[in-house]
Amino acid sequence: MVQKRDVPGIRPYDAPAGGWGALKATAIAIRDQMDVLEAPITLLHMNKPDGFDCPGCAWPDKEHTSTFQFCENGAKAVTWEATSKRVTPEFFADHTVTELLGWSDFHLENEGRLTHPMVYDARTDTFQPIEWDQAFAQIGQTLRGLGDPNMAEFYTSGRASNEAAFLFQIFAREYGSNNFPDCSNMCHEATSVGLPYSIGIGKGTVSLEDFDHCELIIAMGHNPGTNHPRMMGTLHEVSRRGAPIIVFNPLRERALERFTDPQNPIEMGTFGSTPIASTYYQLKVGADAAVLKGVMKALIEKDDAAHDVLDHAFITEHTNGFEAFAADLRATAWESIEAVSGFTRAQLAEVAAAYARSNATIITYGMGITQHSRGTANVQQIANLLLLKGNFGKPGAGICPLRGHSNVQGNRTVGITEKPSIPMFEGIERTFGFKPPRHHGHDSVAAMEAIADGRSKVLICLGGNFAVALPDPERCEAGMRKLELAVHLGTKLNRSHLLVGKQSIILPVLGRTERDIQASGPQAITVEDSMSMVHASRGRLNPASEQLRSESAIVAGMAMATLPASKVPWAELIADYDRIRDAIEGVFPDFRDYNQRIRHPGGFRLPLPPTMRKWTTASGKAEFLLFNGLEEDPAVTDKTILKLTTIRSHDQYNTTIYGLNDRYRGVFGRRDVLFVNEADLAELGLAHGDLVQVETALPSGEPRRLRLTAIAHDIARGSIAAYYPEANGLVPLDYRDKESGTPSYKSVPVRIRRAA
Ligand SMILES: Nc1nc2c(c(=O)[nH]1)N[C@H]1C(S)=C(S)[C@@H](COP(=O)(O)OP(=O)(O)OC[C@H]3O[C@@H](n4cnc5c(=O)[nH]c(N)nc54)[C@H](O)[C@@H]3O)O[C@H]1N2
Ligand SMILES: Nc1nc2c(c(=O)[nH]1)N[C@H]1C(S)=C(S)[C@@H](COP(=O)(O)OP(=O)(O)OC[C@H]3O[C@@H](n4cnc5c(=O)[nH]c(N)nc54)[C@H](O)[C@@H]3O)O[C@H]1N2
Ligand SMILES: [Mo]
Repeated sequence: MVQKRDVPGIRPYDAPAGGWGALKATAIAIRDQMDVLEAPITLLHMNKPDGFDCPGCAWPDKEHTSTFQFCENGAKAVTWEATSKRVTPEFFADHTVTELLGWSDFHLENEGRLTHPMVYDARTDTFQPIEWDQAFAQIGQTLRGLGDPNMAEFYTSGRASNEAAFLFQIFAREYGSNNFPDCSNMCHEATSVGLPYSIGIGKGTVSLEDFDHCELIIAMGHNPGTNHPRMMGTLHEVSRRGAPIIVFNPLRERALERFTDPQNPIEMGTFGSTPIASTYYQLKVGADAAVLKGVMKALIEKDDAAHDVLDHAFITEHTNGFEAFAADLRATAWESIEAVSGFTRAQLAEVAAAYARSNATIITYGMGITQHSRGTANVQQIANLLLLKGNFGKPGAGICPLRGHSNVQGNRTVGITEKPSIPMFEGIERTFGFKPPRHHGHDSVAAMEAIADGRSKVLICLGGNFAVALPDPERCEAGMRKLELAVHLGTKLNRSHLLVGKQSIILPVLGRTERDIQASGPQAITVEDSMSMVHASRGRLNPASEQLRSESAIVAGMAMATLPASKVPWAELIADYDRIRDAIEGVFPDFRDYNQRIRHPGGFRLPLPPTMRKWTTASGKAEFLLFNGLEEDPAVTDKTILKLTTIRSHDQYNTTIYGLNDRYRGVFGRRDVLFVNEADLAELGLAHGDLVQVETALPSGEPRRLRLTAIAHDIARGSIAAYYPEANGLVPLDYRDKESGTPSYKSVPVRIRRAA
């Protein structure tokens, strides 16, 4: 191999994922953020029956009753929220908004927790303290003065509780809007939109227990060592009992190669580790559909010969569309599949053979599948593969989308959607006595387009960092500047808060870890994990400031100030959250006996019809759905074009940057890098460490460029990767999956050249 030059901050990481490195990183997170005496007690109450739900990821816990489950990135999420640092009115008095906009995302959030409601003062270019009632009055007045309720947007980021999210949608709908952009629109919308056509519901079908019985896992497009760290315990167990785990990922992610379980004293004591992937396929970015079609074609061919590969009884009894689907695969040439997927027929047949051997298969997937211009169709190909062998409604089998935010799935279940259903309308009318608007509203991209075009004038954000999470920061910033009113409910200061319009208000909220006391006493909130388990979460820490209010109370405050004749008993609901849950149950019958059932440790599971082989599709059967062709973007044929994917580092939570390291990928103290295959570098006449210009190569639109340092990395040829959100300027706002509206953050055609 050619001797690589030294590039600052880039050095190979040879150790397994997890292990002592993870323990050390946890200790540092605690030291940097928290009062060291409070930290151990806080972390001990994480994911315990009487404790709080980890705000990190949505992976479930065994019955939510397990002993202390160690997880580095969960600890980072908790210590980041439970930090002893504060952003006070004095801080805002000392720094103009213009100055703060020059700070990095890391520095903004690292200042600590917001302590006081603040309002923007244009004269001094600073945020000034405001009393809660005044803030609510100002919001109410602006909303009432808006000519048309459809000119207001109500954004939800998936950390909000079921209670807060439910009240938020009731508030907006009584006000008259169905505009519900939410983080799910940038995340698993392809799952929410695609799976109902396939299997009747837009959620995963497996439970944790299924992982004890599966005979094969196929893991596509997710990075659990960083983003779903508690899943590593599960994968570790599956691997140790000898079930194969086949991985499809363009990057060699260390945690998918080998992992040391910090809970395992022997592995820790002996510096041992367990291999995770049995086979690791480094596919090209965007080649998932071609791979899946190749594997399914191999299965059909095998079955055509022997008739003993597929589950014909299941296909006949439970599915529709098999013949057309099989015909499409038979008609697709192997040469095309090989060319687009990058794998040989023999390689894909090997995966098919492993799948054919397994009596119970789980397919897990993440953003590597959904954030593509054909993300919805990608998800449906995964469902097709599972249907071929009846991998629904039997132990150890099913589909497992790895959800994002810890309660993004719950937010959806309690009605955060811009395309509301008739039963929900009826439920709202039955429960509250008002008729919600029936037309469809805006999702995330549509909301920002409306804001940027001046059609929408008010944006209320229940958490999140909307303008930074979306593609095209320039367009988002210009849009935010045009707003009549922006309201942000948040725990920490971020860039979206600083993109001030005419009026901007920041409202500080209680976090998950903090005690929430209302008129009837201490309150619990509820959340739903990736596997449809709903359970209670109770914070224990003293609030970061006496001024903080719960998200639910703030939503109620805004609603009362906006809708003086509201039919909703806001004050009563806030006095006792059991009443909010009764109302949720009133609107959504699946939550029957909600308050009783969350009082059991571990909570309860929402109904999942496919687990009983019941299909709530239009036809009453599961559907085989076609993916036309093989490529996600057949228009891109130029061979000099590379596919850029945007990914999370190990030290970040979405737009929240905890630190500048990405340990497992060997990047330390910087984020301005572009991961490139060594052979591609050579072919482009570039060297490891060269400064390059990345330019979006889509036929239309204005030029989009970004300078990064190219580094040689173990990534599939033709594919390159950069960090989110730094690379969001390379993604046009309208480059998205047509069916789900999800931005194609994971497949941007680009060209790169040495920067001048
Ligand atoms: N610590 C931490 N936890 C998190 C988050 C966080 O930022 N930090 N974010 C939360 C949220 S909101 C979400 S949605 C999840 C995200 O969890 P993931 O889905 O794991 O997130 P990403 O980092 O976006 O990366 C996805 C993986 O897909 C791979 N990939 C990229 N392009 C392709 C492709 O075309 N095909 C395939 N097969 N793979 C591809 C990348 O190499 C990467 O390994 O995690 C949640 N949990
Ligand atoms: N290029 C690219 N862009 C992406 C992605 C990608 O993979 N690539 N991923 C997309 C995905 S999957 C997602 S989910 C979105 C994320 O989009 P968002 O959910 O909007 O972003 P976050 O960074 O999670 O939001 C962080 C902010 O949330 C606030 N916050 C934290 N905890 C709480 C809380 O308990 N309550 C309240 N009210 N506020 C809180 C804090 O103020 C913090 O600054 O980004 C999307 N954007
Ligand atoms: Mo997400």
